[in-house]
Amino acid sequence: GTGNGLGTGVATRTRIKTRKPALYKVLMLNDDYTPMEFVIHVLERFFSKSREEATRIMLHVHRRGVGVCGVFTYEIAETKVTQVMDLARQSQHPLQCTIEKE
Ligand code: TYC
Repeated sequence: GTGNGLGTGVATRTRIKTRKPALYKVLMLNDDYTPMEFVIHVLERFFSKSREEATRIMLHVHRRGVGVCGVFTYEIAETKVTQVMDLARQSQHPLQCTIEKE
């Protein structure tokens, strides 16, 4: 607690309240032009996926239109999106990536 009931003691706090950070999904969107191999490469390089898992996620996005690459705190999620979009732009692929709060 923060008092001794008489209001004369030194304020103490033995249990500081904490809060778990909000989490954000990084979503990959399908398009008609980005090569499947490029999407697999992105998932391996920026999301540390195995070739098998990267292929599974890429095919899910290809078939369903959208898929989850990973779940992160805001700053990390934003950094992943920037990295993916920068490489896609450099490579002249229209690949789109976005963030959604969990
Ligand atoms: N649809 C693309 C193709 O047929 C492949 C693709 C998959 C593109 C996932 C984007 O996020 C994506 N070449």
